[in-house]
Amino acid sequence: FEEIDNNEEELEKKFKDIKALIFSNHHKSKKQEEFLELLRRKEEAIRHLYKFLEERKITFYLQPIVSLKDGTISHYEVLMRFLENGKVVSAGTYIDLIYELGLIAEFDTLLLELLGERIRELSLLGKPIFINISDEDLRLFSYRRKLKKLLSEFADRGIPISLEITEQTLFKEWEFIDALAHDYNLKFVIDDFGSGYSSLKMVADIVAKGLGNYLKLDCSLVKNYLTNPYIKAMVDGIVSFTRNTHLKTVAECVENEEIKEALRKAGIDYGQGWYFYKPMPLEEALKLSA
Ligand code: G
Ligand code: G
Ligand code: MN
Repeated sequence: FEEIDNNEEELEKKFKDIKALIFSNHHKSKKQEEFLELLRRKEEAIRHLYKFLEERKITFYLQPIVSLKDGTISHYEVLMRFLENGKVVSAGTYIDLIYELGLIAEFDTLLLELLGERIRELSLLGKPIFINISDEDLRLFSYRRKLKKLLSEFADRGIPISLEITEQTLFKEWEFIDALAHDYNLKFVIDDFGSGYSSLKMVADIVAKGLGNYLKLDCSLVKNYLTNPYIKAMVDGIVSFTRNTHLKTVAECVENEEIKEALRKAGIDYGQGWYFYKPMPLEEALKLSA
């Protein structure tokens, strides 16, 4: 025990030294300044996030997904946005921090509420809607409840919904997922395929269970398709795999005509990206479908 005590004392002393180093007001090195600045910025970002939640300062944009065969809009993806000092800020600005703080379920639940409030207009789009979901969402009871409510409302209006998933761990929630899929004719989009957690095994599992209907190729695959022969070979292989399943393919980050044509020839079904449309407010999306 004595040894442990000593260690603790030593640790305590070291910790004090480090604190003194970081927080001393004299002779701060450039590195210390940078570190403190980073902490300050993070603290500010966290404050913003809680404000967004408390004051419901979030909204959503829609990005059209287009058929590569004929260029018509086939679906819309819902993308979270934040309202910061009257400006609309991208999900990407805060999404990593939201996950880090364990707040994603709170944000996604709020987003479901907002979607519910605009369900009439969303159904006027007349197209299936893709909604991003994280495995943590399903652990929050209020998320599950709101999701069921929203799904049945969309079902009443004849609008199919698919959930975009990136994380394997979602599939710890098999029972709930199976029930949802059955009760609401819900399907799943494998998002960001080729990056992060979306593994080949996950794809095989989803296909085997008959739950997946779309596979979204990650930006990194699309952007390197024309220049990297190995990536091209992999993408072509994926397309050939999906032909033996019910999966349709969607390419993210289609940014120009050349890549669009190459992907179409490769047999990819749908495209999403700045070449077609940027994410836009619901009002604008409604004008497109008018
Ligand atoms: O729209 P933007 O490029 O800023 O999105 C950045 C990332 O945030 C994307 O990878 C997307 O998957 C994620 N994202 C966008 N909207 C949502 C959402 O409503 N819920 C969750 N969980 N993730 C989202
Ligand atoms: O959920 P997911 O990771 O698929 O989100 C896709 C994100 O990628 C969207 O939030 C959107 O803002 C962004 N995005 C959409 N189209 C393009 C594009 O053509 N190029 C790039 N770099 N990003 C895009
Ligand atoms: Mn997505």
